[in-house]
Amino acid sequence: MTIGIGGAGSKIAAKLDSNATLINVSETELNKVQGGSKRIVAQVRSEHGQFRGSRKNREIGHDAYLAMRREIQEIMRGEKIFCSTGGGTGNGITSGILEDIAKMQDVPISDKTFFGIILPYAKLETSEFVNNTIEFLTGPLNDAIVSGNTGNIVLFSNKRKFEEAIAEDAYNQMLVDSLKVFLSVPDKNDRFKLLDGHIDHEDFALFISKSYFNHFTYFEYDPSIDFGKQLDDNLNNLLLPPESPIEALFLLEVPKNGNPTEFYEILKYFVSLKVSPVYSVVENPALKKPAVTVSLLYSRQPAELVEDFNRISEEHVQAKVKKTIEQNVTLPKLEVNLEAEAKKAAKGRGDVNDEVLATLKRLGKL
Ligand SMILES: Nc1nc2c(ncn2[C@@H]2O[C@H](COP(=O)(O)OP(=O)(O)OP(=O)(O)O)[C@@H](O)[C@H]2O)c(=O)[nH]1
Ligand SMILES: [Mg+2]
Repeated sequence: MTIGIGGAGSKIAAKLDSNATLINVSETELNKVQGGSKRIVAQVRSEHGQFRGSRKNREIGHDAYLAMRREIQEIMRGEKIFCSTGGGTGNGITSGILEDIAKMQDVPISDKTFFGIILPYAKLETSEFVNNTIEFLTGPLNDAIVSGNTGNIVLFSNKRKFEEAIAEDAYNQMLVDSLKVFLSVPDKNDRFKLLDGHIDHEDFALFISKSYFNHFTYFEYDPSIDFGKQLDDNLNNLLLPPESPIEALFLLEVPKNGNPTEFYEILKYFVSLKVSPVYSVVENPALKKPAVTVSLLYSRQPAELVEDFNRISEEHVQAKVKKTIEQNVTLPKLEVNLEAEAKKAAKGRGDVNDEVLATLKRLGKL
C-alpha cells in the first residue's frame, strides 16, 4: 500500500497506486485528489485547518501527526510514503513519522518504509518552501537516516516542472512513470527469459530497505560506448543528482537473440568504483536495442544535502542580481525620456522658455 501525505504527496501516491491511503489536514484539498481508496482527514486544533491546510506551517502538520500517530504507525510498515517538503502538512506529518522512526530499535527489513520526497524548485518557489525543506533535510530526515531505520529515500525535484513549464498533472505522471520503471525490476525478472544473474522479489525488497538515497534511471545501452559516460549522460533529471554510489543494482534487457555478455562492461564499471552490484540480464522481445535500468544508493551528510539543494538557490540569487543590473541599466534611458516628455509638455503649453525644464534641472532630475 502507498501513503500520500499533504497536497503533492496525495496526488502522486494516488497516481501510483489506486489503493493508496491519502492523508491531509485539509478536507477540501483531500477531496480534490483523483484516485486513491482511503482518505484520512488529520485533525488539527486550529479552527481553519480543516479547510485551509497547514498554510506552509510545518508545526500544524506536526501537531496533526501527534493526534494520529498510532494510526499512521500501523499502516506505514513496509510501505511507501510520498510527501513534499515545501508545505506544512506533508512536511510536518512526515517529520513526526521520521522522528519516531529514528527512535525505533531493530526494524526488520520487511517493516522499513520507503520515502518519495518532492523538493521545491528554489529559483521560482517561495522562500517558505525553501526554509521548510532545509529544516526537514537537516533535522528529521537526517536523524532517521543516521538511525538506519528507513528504507530508500528518493529525492524528486520540481526543477524540470518549473524550467520547462510542465503542467502539474503531467509532471506527476512523469514522476510516477519513472518510479514504475524502477519498481518493475523484479516483475521483469519473473516475466522475461533470464539470461544471467537474478533479482528476485526478496533481493529487490532488501535493496529498497536500505537507509540510503536512491537515484534510479533508465536508458538505451550502447555497448560500444563507455558505460560510465552513458550513465552520466542519462542521469534521471526528475531526481536530485546522485553522489558516488555505495551500492548499486542494474537490470539489462536485451532484444531477442541479443548479446547476453554485454553486461560484463557494466559490472567492470561498478567494480572500478569498488561496488559489487545486484544485477540480472533478461531477454525482452519488445526491444530493438538493449536497455538498462540502474539504481545507485548513496549517502549524504545533511550539510552536503542542503548544499546540493542550495545549488539551485544560488541560481535564484544570481537571477535576482541579474534583474537588479537590468533595472539599473534602464535608468539612463528613463532620464532621456523624462527630458523628452518635459519638453513635449512645455511645447504643448506654448511655454518656450520653459519653466518646467528649468525646475526639473534644478532638482537634478535632468
Ligand atoms: N510535483 C508536484 N509538486 C507539487 C504538487 N503540488 C504541490 N507541489 C509542490 O509541493 C510544495 C508545496 O507543498 P504541498 O504538498 O502543496 O503542501 P502540503 O503538504 O499540502 O502543505 P500545506 O498546503 O502547506 O498545508 C511546493 O514545492 C509545490 O511546488 C504536485 O501535484 N506535483
Ligand atoms: Mg496542502
